[in-house]
Amino acid sequence: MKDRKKHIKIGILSLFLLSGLTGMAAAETLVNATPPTQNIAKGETFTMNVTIDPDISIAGAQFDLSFNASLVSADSVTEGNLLSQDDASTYFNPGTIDNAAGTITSVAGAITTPGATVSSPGVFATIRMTAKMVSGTSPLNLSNVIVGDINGNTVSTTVNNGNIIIGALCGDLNGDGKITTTDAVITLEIAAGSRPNDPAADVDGDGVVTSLDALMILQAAAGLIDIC
Ligand SMILES: [Ca+2]
Ligand SMILES: [Ca+2]
Repeated sequence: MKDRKKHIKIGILSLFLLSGLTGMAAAETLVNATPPTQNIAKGETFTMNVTIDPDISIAGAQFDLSFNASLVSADSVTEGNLLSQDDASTYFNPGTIDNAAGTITSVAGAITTPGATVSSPGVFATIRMTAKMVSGTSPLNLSNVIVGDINGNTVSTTVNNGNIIIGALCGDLNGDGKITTTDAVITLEIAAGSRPNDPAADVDGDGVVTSLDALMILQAAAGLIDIC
């Protein structure tokens, strides 16, 4: 009887450790271009945020961003509320914009209040950009992403990039200037993986093309809703 109890205890302990370990393996700090997809008119000025959702308490971050310089230009980089959300003092470097190369390099920020960290999600940086008078899709790719804890150690991150679609009729996948059931079918095929991805099909802007986007295009084709 005593032995059995011991076994049960060890069993529960193992389960606990195992779940703890899998939890650690799965959890990562998320660094996202937000929103993942934006539809922008030619010449329009817009903003995109770099949001960070910390898995553990963090004290600083940095990133580079690249974009298609023939489609968009960057105007400014400003600090978001992430690091100062608990009234901490911060240092923020807006980085260097190069609109010929299509890059913003070394955007960096850190909490300067001793001992302060943040663990709630927030906007790390807001980037103001302007679309050129050309149609096309520009990636907004994050690179050299480093998020640090209070000891300056790098934490494990998952990075999600964004897309800017310029001058396109939202949801017009075959480019005929109209939203029809054909566009919904193309979107369904992308969602099923039988056709290459096209960010223009992501009409709800959540970063993935799913049957929900196809449904929205179908409703727009029927004149029931406006999309984007
Ligand atoms: Ca169409
Ligand atoms: Ca979607």
